[in-house]
Amino acid sequence: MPYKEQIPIDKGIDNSLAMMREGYLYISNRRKRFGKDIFETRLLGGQKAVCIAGEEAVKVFYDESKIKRQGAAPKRIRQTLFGEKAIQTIDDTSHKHRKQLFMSLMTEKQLQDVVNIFKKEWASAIDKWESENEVILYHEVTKILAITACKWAGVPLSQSDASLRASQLEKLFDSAAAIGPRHWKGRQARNALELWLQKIIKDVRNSKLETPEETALHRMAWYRDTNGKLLNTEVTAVEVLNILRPIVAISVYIVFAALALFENPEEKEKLLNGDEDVFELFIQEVRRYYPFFPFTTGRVRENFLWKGHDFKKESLVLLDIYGTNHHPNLWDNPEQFTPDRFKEREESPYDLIPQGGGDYYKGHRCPGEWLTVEVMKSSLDLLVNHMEYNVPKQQNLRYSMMRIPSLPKDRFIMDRVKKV
Ligand code: HEM
Ligand code: MYR
Repeated sequence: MPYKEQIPIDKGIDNSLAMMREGYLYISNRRKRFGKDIFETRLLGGQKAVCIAGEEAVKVFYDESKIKRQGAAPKRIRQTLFGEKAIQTIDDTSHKHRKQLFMSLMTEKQLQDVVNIFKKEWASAIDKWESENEVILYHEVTKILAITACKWAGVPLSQSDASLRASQLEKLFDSAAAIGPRHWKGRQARNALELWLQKIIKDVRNSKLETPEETALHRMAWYRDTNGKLLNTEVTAVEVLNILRPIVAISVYIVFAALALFENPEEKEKLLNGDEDVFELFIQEVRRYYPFFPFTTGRVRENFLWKGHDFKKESLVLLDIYGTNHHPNLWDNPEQFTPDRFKEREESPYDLIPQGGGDYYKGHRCPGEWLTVEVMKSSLDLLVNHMEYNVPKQQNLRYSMMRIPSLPKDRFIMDRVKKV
């Protein structure tokens, strides 16, 4: 008989309320209490769920023979963040085939294109900010990124619609973990955005709308699955949103980068006229340090034993993303913001996991990770080397570990903005 050990249990018939209350720290708090990187709980209507964290946990979570995605993402997440039948919810050959479509959009040329569009939009926004009493960075960047995302993806967006679409795209991720009105607004936003894109996709297919071959809209409209069939318009719209929405979500990281600059002036010094490498250290630390995606979900394919613990077929598994990025076995002084920690560090697909871990092509790791890093580096250069601004004292810069996604309370207010 192999050695077996009972997984510690967070007692209760449904601990969803505790999870809501403790947010990013729900898993870490219990791992600390149990002195283990694994425990069992009941969530989302009392379902048994195993929570895991740390390097070994990332390896097992991304072992496809053990963990699948079908049936893992809760309905409330599908109705807001992901959409129905999205790539996040499929497995095996159909997943790999569709993943190739996403990865094919991330060529060096296309990454350069998205950064160029972003820089241009930011530059014209600065002209406007110069004449404004105050600027709320989060709202401004959300709009810049919505325009950037649509341009890059080949989705037509008029100037008059930009604010509406930016706000709807933002609601998709702002609502995912919420309850009540904030959640419902996310569902409404998804319905509206899907209808809008379905019409556009039909126009592409009827040759009413011309799109450059390399754009996401074109590739997705003409993508053929493993059976050689086009995706139906509903799923195509869901996948186009899987490009537009997360580009807008980079605004959260840009605001945290601005906060990190403000709170760590000695680090800002290092970025003055700095090169790509110093920007990269800073950006990686922003992605590690600040809370964004709390955890990701999977389901056990077949019974298996891991480190003496039973994983039962169909159980829900939560991989603690925030907790792994702050795991004391992986990071010295994890609660300190130290970009230099990345200086001599060897890259591993199993430790820095703000956008998932493992292999891009084989698993569900985020295909937009390079794009995120490039856009963040560019925004850092813009904030540090191409503009001046004051951060007024009369604002609340604190961010909550209970609110998912977290953000500085007043969304980072700037004034006296000047182009340099
Ligand atoms: C998957 C985070 C930006 C597209 C994921 C996952 C995470 C994540 C945690 C799931 C990993 C897993 O379950 O194993 C983020 C964060 C971003 C970001 C924090 C910062 C804003 C982007 C961008 C794009 C993108 C810019 C596209 C342009 C996707 C897609 C998936 C995904 C399509 C599903 C991949 C799959 O299921 O195979 N992302 N992401 N994300 N992300 Fe991102
Ligand atoms: C994206 O839009 O895909 C990137 C960033 C989204 C962050 C959303 C945070 C809320 C996630 C809720 C928990 C997800 C559990 C599967």
